[in-house]
Amino acid sequence: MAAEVNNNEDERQACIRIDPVGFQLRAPPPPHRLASYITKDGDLFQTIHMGAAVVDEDKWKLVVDGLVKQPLVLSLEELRSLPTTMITSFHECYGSPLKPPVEALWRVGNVEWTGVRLRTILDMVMPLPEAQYVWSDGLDYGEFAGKKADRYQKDLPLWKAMSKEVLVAFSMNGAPLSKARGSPVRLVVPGWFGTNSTKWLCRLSLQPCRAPSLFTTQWYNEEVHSGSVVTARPVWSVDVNSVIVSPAPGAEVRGQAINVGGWAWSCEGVVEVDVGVGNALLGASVVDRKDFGWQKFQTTLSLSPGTYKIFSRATSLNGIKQPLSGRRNHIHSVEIEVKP
Ligand SMILES: Nc1nc2c(c(=O)[nH]1)N[C@H]1C(S)=C(S)[C@@H](COP(=O)(O)O)O[C@H]1N2
Ligand SMILES: [Mo]
Repeated sequence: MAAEVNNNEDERQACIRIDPVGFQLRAPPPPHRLASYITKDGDLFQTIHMGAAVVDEDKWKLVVDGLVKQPLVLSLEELRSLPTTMITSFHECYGSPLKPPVEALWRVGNVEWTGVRLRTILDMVMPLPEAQYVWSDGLDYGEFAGKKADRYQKDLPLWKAMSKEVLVAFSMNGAPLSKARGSPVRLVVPGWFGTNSTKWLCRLSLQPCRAPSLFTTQWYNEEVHSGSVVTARPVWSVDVNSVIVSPAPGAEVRGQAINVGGWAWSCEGVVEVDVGVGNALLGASVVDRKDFGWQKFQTTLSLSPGTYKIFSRATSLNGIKQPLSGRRNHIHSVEIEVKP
C-alpha cells in the first residue's frame, strides 16, 4: 500500500500542453563525431516517450510528500535559492524498453548538470523509517506503445536518492534546461540509465514500495535468465561500455604510429581499456574519472599496410568486461585501412 499523498495534484496545473505529442527520439551523431569531452546540447541524444510538456514556470512547483515528517512545496525561486552543485556525468539511454537489449546503440553523451542535491531536499522533509523509495513524477502524459499514462513516473531506492551525485537539476552545460530536456526542472541520476532521470519534474513522494507506473512495471525491467529461472531486474545502473572516437570508420591512415582513442564509462567507473586488432590486445591508458564523467582512453598502434578491424573493450571497477557481442553494451569496432 502506498503512503497517503496529497491527492488534489494541483502541481500538475503547471503543464500548459503537450507539444509535440508522441514519441520523440533524437539520435546522437556517430561515435567518431563525439570528440569533445563535454557534449554540446545539439549533439546529445533526446528521448521522450509520450510528448514534451510545455510548462508555465510561474505555476511550477515541486511537491515533496508521502512518508515524511514535514511535507514541502517549493516554487522555482525557492528551489534555486537552495545550495547548488555542479556535476559532470555521462548520460546514456538504455534503448527501447520494447526490445530485448541485444543491439548496441551508443546513445550517449557527457554533460555538466547544475541543481540542488536531492539529498538536501530529502533532509528538509525528513523521511520516516518506513520510506524505502522516492517516486518521481513528470508533468508529461499521453500514450506510449499503445498504452495511456497520466504521467511519466519512476522510482529510486532511498540509498541512491540520498547519494550525493543525484540532483534536482535546472541547468545543463551552464544553460537553463530546454523544453525537450525537461524545463524548468528535472531529476538527474548519474551512473544510472537516462530513463531514471525524470524530466518536467513536479512531485517527489517517499514510499515503502516501488512505483506502480507503466515505466517501472511494464517497461524498463530486464529479464535475467539463470537456467530455467527468469527474474526481472530494474534498468538502473549503467553497464560498462566504450566507443572508439578516432580513427573514424573507413579512415585511411599512414605510418607506424596510429592513434586510437575514445570514451569509456560505467556506473562504478572504468579501470582498464584494451584495444584489440586481430588476435592482439593492447592496454590503453585511461584517464581518471571526474565525478561520473566518461573517461578518455588512448593508445598507439603500429600496423603494416592492410585493412584492419579495431575494437575497444573496457573493464569496470568491479571487474566486469564488455561482452563481445549480442548485448546493448558490446564492444565497438571500426574498420580502417593502413596505407603504405
Ligand atoms: N518525464 C519524462 N522524463 C524522462 C523521459 C520521458 O519520456 N518523460 N524519458 C527518459 C529517458 S528514457 C531518457 S534516456 C532520458 C533522456 O533525457 P534527454 O532527452 O535529456 O537526453 O530522459 C528520461 N526522462
Ligand atoms: Mo532512455
